[in-house]
Amino acid sequence: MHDMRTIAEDSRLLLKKAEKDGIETVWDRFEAQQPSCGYCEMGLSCRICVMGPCRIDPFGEGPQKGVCGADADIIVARNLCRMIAAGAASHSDHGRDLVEVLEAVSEGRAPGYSIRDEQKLKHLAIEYGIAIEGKQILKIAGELAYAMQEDFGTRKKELTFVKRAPAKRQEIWKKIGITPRGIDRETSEMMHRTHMGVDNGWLSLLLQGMRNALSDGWGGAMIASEVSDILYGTPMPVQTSANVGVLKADHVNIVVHGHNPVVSEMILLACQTTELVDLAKQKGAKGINLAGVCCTGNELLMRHGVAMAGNHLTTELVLATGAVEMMIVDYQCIMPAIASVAACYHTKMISTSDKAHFPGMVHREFHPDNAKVLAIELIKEAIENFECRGNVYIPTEPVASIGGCSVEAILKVLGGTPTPFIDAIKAGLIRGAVGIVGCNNPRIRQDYGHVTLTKRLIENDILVIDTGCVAVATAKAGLKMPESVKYAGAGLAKVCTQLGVPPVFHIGSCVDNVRILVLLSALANTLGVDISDLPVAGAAPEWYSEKAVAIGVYFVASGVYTVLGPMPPITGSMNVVNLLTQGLNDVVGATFAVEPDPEKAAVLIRRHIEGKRQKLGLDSMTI
Ligand code: SF4
Ligand code: MSK
Repeated sequence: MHDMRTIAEDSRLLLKKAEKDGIETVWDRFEAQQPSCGYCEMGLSCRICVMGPCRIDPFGEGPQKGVCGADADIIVARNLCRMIAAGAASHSDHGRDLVEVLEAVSEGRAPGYSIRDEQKLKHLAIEYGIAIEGKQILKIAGELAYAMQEDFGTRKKELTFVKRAPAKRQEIWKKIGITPRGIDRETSEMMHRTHMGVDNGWLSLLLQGMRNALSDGWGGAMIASEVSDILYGTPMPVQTSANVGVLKADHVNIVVHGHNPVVSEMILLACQTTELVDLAKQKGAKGINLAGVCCTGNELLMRHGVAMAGNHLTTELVLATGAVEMMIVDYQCIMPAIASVAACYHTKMISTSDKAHFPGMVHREFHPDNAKVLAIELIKEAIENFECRGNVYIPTEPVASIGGCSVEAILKVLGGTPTPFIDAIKAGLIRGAVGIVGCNNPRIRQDYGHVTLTKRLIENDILVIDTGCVAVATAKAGLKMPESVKYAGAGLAKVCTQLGVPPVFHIGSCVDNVRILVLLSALANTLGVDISDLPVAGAAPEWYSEKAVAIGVYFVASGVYTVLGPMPPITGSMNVVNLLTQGLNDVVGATFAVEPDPEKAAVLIRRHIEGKRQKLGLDSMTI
C-alpha cells in the first residue's frame, strides 16, 4: 500500500513507522474523504452567497441555474477566478512582508537583518526610477521599499516589472486589456467581480483572472523574490543534500517549514552562534542541525546550502523520525494536522506569523524588531528539548544535490550572456527547456509525476529548471549533480559536462518561479522574439494549491504552454475548458493541457517544443 502512495524511499519507510506508531497522515485523511464530491470536482457548486449554496446538474436533468440565475459557465469561471485571487494574494502578501522588512532595515528597526546584495538593490532602484547617485545604501533601500509599496496600490497604469517582459508580450497584454495595474488592485477587483451580481461574463471574468495572475508573476511574487535576494543574498551554486536522512541522530534537529525567509534566516543565524552550539554540546548533542521542508527550506537551501528534509507530503513524516526537537513554521502549505503528529513525539511546534495560527502549536510571533532575540530563545528551547527525545528512526542516507541556480548564477556560468545556451538550442544539442513547478498531491503517487517527467525530458535533451516541491523530489532522486548527466541525452549531457552543471537546475521556491519569467524574457529579447515563440514549456505534475493555479495562469498569460497533472475544477463548463486548452492560443499564444500521466505529458511537451523549433526555422523532429 505504501508503495502506491510514494516513490520516495524515505516516505515509504516512514509511512510504515507512522502506521506502527498509530499516526494518521495526509494519505489516510485523503482516503477518508473518498469519494469526493463530483459537483465540486467539476467546479459546479457555488456558495458565494446565502441564497445558495447551489449546484448545477452536469447531466442536464436537475437544476441548470443557481438561485440567482448563474449558469455552469459563470459558476465555474467564478470559482476558478477566486482560486487565482487567493493564490496571487498569498504570494503578494509574502512579497509585502519582505518589503516591510526592507523598510525596517532602512530605518534601523530590524536588528540582525541587513542588505546583503547592494548591487541588486541599486539595480532595482534604477529600475524603479530612483536616483541613487551620492545616496547611502540604507536611504536607497528606504526609497525602494516605498516605491515597491506603491506597486501594491492603485496609483499606476501598470506595474514596474511589466517592462521586463519582451515588447511583443507587453503589446499583447495591452491589446486585450490585461496589463496588471496594482498588485492589491487586481486581487481586490477579482473578488469584487465574482460577488453575486457583478461580472457574469465567463470570458471577461477569465480575462481579469489572467490580469490578476500577472499581477502576481510580474508583481507580488517578483517583488518577493527580488527583495529576498537584496536582504539575504542572490543565490549562487551551492552544494546541499536532500531526503529525511539529512536529520542527524546525534544533533539537535530543528526544521523550518513554510515559505517566508524572514523567520528562517534568523533561525539559521541563531543556529550558527557559538554560544548555542556550545550549549547543545553541553546537553550531549554533537551540534545543531538545521533542515528545511517546503519552500522556506528552499529559500535557505538556495542561499546557504541548508539541507532539505522533504517536500509537501513528507512534512508530517519528518516528525515520525522522532528526531526533531523543534519545528518552526511561518505560513502556506502547513497542514493544520501537523501538530497532532508532533504530539506523539517530543517535538515542539512553534508558529511565528501573526497571519498563521495552528491548533496545537505554541505561538511566538516574529517581527523585524524582535526576530533576532526570539530566534535565539527558540533555539535554546529546542536544545533543552534534546534530553526529552525517545527512540529515533532515520531510515535513509541523504542524497547529494546542487542548488542556488538563480538567473544571475546561470548567466555567470554561461559567461554573462544567454548566447551560449541559445547556440546550443540552435545546434539542436539542447532541444528546449521546461520549468517544472508545484507541489505534491495525495491524488498522485508522491514524486512519481515530478521524477518521471523530468527523466523523460532530460533523456530527450530538454533542460529542466525546477522550483518548490518538484525541486526537492528531483534532488532526492539524484538528478541534480553534475554526474546526473548520465540520465541525460547525448546533446544535453555534452553541454552540461562542458559547463560542469547538472541537467536539472534548482531555481528556488514557489515565488522564485518568477526567475523563470526573467530567464525567458532574456532568451526572447536576445533572439528578438516573444516568449511564446521559444521552444519552452511549463508543467505542474502534482500541483494542489491555489498558488499553483495563479502560477499556471501567469505562465500561460506570459506565453508559456503549461501541462497540468491534476485536473482543475473546470470540467463543468466546456466553454471554460475549451478556452483554457485551445482558445487562449489566439489570445495569448499559449494554452493549458491536462495530462496526469507524466509519460504522456512528456510526449505532449516534446511535440510542443519541436513545433516551436520548426516555427523558428531550427531543425525539428516528429514525435
Ligand atoms: Fe447560488 Fe448564485 Fe448565490 Fe452562487 S451566487 S450561491 S449560484 S445564488
Ligand atoms: S511548498 S505551494 S506544496 S510547491 Fe511552496 Fe510545495 Fe506547492 Fe507548497
